[in-house]
Amino acid sequence: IVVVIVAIAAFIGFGQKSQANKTVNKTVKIGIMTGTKEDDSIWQTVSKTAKDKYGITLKFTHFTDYTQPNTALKNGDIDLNAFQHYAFLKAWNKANNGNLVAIGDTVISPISVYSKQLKNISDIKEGGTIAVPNDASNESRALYVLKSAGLIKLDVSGQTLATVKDITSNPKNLVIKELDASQTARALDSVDAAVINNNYAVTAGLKKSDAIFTEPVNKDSQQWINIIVANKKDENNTVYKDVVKAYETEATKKTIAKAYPDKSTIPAW
Ligand code: MET
Repeated sequence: IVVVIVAIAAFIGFGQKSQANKTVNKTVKIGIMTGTKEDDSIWQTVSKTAKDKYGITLKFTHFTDYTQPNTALKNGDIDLNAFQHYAFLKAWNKANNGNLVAIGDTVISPISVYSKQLKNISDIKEGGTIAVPNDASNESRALYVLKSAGLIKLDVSGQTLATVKDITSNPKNLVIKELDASQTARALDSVDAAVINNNYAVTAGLKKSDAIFTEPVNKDSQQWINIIVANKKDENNTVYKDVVKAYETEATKKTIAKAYPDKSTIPAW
């Protein structure tokens, strides 16, 4: 009898434990950039789908600059993050000997040039200053945008990352001011123009209609698709895959269209 009771107790005990583990595993910590009401509305829709359809509770950790969320993911402080595009991830993995992988596509947000003085980018004065993000992928992206705007020429093309050293022609002798991406909007008071990533533009209250130039979307744009990222060891984690499925729905598409009627952020899956 004792044996049976112990066995039953053990059985119940294990049962509770695995039950508890299951509940714990179904909470997923995801790192995102500090929100705007636009982005919050998108994540609210995703959270609702995750909960209703997959029984997953999403817990958000908010970050204010691009340098933190990949480190937090690598360290296990969060399970997933959703703030970067393919090119940023590639550059980060390379620079940090990293092992992070994309497990799903989210949105694409073309980068834009803003200015407090200029209405037309070609009116920028001789020797004018343009602020650009200073991380490898976004700085390159900004330089290609200035090339598209006809301000500079580069000796690289396609998806090869450009640095200021690749500028082969700069007829207006523009000064490129490299700043942390999170500071580019704040720099608008002290520069002639700034190339600002969409999330920081929205946070600063800038709209697509305020932009004086926007990045063209073409065959090289795939690298700017934003992604949900995991540690390589979790690449096939089914709970994380369900988070991707919860993101990539018609309901999310509708919320994105409502949050960004100017199409400054569009679904990319
Ligand atoms: N959401 C930003 C963008 O698409 C991501 C930049 S990479 C950290 O511009």
